Amino acid sequence: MAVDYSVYLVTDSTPAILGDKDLISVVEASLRGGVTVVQYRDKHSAKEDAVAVAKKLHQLTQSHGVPLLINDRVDVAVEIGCEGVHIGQDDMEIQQARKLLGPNKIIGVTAGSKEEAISACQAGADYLGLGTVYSTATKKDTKSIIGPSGVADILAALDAAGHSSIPAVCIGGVNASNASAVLAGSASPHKALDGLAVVSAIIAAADPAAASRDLLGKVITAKIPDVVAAVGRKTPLSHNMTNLVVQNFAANVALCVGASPIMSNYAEEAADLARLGGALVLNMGTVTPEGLNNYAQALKAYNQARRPVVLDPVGAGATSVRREAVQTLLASGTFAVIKGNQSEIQTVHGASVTQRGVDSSSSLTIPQRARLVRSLARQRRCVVLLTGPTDLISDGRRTLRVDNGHGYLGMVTGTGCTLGTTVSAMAAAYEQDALVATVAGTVMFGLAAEMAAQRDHVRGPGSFVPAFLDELFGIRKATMEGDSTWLALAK
Ligand code: 3NM
Ligand code: MG
Repeated sequence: MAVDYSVYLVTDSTPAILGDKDLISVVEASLRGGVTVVQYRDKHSAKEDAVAVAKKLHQLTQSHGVPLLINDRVDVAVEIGCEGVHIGQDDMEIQQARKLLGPNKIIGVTAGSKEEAISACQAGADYLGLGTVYSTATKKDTKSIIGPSGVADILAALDAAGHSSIPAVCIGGVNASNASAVLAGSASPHKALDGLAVVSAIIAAADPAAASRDLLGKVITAKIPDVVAAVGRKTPLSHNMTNLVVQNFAANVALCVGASPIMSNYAEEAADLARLGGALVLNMGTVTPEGLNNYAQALKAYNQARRPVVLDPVGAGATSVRREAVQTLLASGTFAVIKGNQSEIQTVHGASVTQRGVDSSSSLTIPQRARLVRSLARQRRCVVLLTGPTDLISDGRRTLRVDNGHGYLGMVTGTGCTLGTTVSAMAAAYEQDALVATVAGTVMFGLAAEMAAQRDHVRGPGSFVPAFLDELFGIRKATMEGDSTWLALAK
């Protein structure tokens, strides 16, 4: 199982951190907020009490598809059969833990120096917790405060010693306000952190779900430059089967973000094109029976080649022809990303549940939109992007919002369609995580619009379009040259 180390929660049951809250409720909220790993850390309870708590935590983490690790107490992990343990330098030897747990469990190890990190790798650790980053009231007996630069030194040493693939998080005094600086400051040239481990930033927070969401947003935002640069480096094919209105604009957007566009609506070509390593956009802007057959056939070809497909169900709720077209496509294959506005996403969501039409004028609150995207993402096992002044993005487990963009985007035809094209380029180049790819495309797109609208010569939608293309191009170019300062405006 591939573990996502982005937001790694370490629990603490002491009143100084937990207060009078209930640990199980706090962990439940953190999982809703998007925590990706939970470590149960309890140094003092009797074994049977620790086992009882661990069992409850395991039920919760399992229902969210998140691994549960036990700090130090290998016997507790063995007894409840959770996913693994985390051991410190003064705890059990790694080899001994491995014997007790077997080959498939996760063993994480704390390392505060290059030597400790490398020897943990050699002993078979599955991931590393690096620290202590900043001094912290949560753990007073920490050995050395290494700061982000100390983390960077360890990551560089791991890379030099051939351990570049071991996942690593850092711990100690990390919270949402320093997360971005820690991630940037700890990155070595060839190896960056996979995530952040925190105790008090979530356990002591008044709203643990919001705190977890905040941290997840920071970790994912820090990955955006990798995604943008990957598109520029790989120049993936963005195959658009789309409507006449947007073909030219979408092709130019694809070029500006660094992809190679092809606008072919003829499905006989799809199998050959799918083998070129790109992604497909199916845009329902102008549906016809012949077009729909082509789309379904191309979808199958891309599914067979295991290449991502983005569905843009334009006007899905508007007519019965379109509602049926959505159903045909959903029944013909699987999508990596489904992107649409509120009524389109509602239609796609309802399409497989009931035949009922939806009210395209209804306006959901942001929490309702978040629940909608998460529900559709789970239903279709894909990433869902609901666009609007606030964009909501979910893969069913992680749900994020993006608040970038500009009103001019709504005054020019085809901007929504070209966002689908942008996301396809990102998903093609960054196959390891379609959610991160979708967030990257959405943020880049929204920021480029904001930057374009601020230009002196842009006075309305007409002058906006070329400036927008310039900004997309400029963001890609700067990022490939190692300059990601544009990302400071991400929100
Ligand atoms: N381990 P907070 S620091 C559990 O350096 C733990 O190995 C550390 O707590 C290490 O996020 C730490 O509240 C506590 O600062 C981190
Ligand atoms: Mg320990």
